[in-house]
Amino acid sequence: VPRALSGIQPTAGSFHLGNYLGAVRQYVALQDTHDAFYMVVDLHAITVPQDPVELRANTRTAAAQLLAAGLDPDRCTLFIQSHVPEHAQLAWVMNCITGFGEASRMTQFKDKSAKQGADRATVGLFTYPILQVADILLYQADAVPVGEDQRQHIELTRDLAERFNGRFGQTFTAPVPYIVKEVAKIYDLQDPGAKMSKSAANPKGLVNLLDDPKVSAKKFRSAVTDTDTVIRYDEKDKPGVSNLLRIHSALTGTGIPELERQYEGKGYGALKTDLAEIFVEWVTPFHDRTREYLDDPETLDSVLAKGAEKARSVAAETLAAAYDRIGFVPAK
Ligand code: AQP
Repeated sequence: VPRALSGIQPTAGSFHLGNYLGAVRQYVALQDTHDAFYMVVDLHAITVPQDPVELRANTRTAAAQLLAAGLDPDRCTLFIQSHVPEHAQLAWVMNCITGFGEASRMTQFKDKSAKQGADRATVGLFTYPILQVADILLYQADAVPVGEDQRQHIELTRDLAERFNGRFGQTFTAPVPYIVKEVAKIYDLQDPGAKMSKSAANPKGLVNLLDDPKVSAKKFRSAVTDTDTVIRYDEKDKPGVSNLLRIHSALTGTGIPELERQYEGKGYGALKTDLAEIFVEWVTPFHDRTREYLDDPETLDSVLAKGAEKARSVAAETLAAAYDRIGFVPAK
């Protein structure tokens, strides 16, 4: 059975719709076809400042949302990254075979450090992609379900896996990104040229799954479209409408050509109002399920403990192999 691995950051109190459609939904689907490992990446989260109380709460909330979205602890391994120390250990090794220039070319670092100001960006933020490389290689993952913004990091993972294997002998599987084109990039509702992101300039463009559904419905109803009136999929000339059509299609399973037919002769208002309703109907049970997991911390913690144990057994084996190839003396 092929392996899948992915991680999501606990950097906000809620996942947003881009996280869900671009990544989490694929996590759920891959449970059926892959030996799947999913983690809440708290080590990644601290590459930018975090309040300790919030980080702890957000990490649990992230795990609860993953379960609410449909991850089944009997069919996948769900854990918290910091529970498996091998991530930090292999990351160090990978840091030591990564070129400084190579790491400097990562566009996410460039964007995020530019936003923060170069003096405030940490070395951790710079080496974030290399920690991600370690995350993936530890599990010998074949497929990594992610959104389009992560493609470059998966390419780096392949490069470093091949470099290590070439230098020290076959050790790691080189993974491929698992990116579903239709939902690879969900755009901001107010700025359809930008990816929906938790650091959105305008909060009205960002749909958080755990926000009050009424608030989210309003965001859909006031989404930016264009001055034309025709509902047609056209990424270039109608990015706002196309984004709404993609979201509609992803949530209802209706193909985009069929949606174009359904909305023929109707205005943007109809599309937005429908989408608001569809979203609320989908998200309401998601809230309830998330709340149930959060209200039962014993069950949640036991799922995460079991997940960490299973993850560690796989990760420890890979790390031992890597240490051995490098020439470290085995600890007795
Ligand atoms: N807009 C998006 N469309 C599709 N996929 C997306 N992802 C994120 N945004 C979109 C995917 O979600 C997964 C988890 O991402 P993450 O843990 O890196 O989350 P994040 O970085 O906190 O999400 P943001 O909002 O993108 O954060 P900032 O604002 O910090 O950049 C990944 O698979 C990602 O591709």
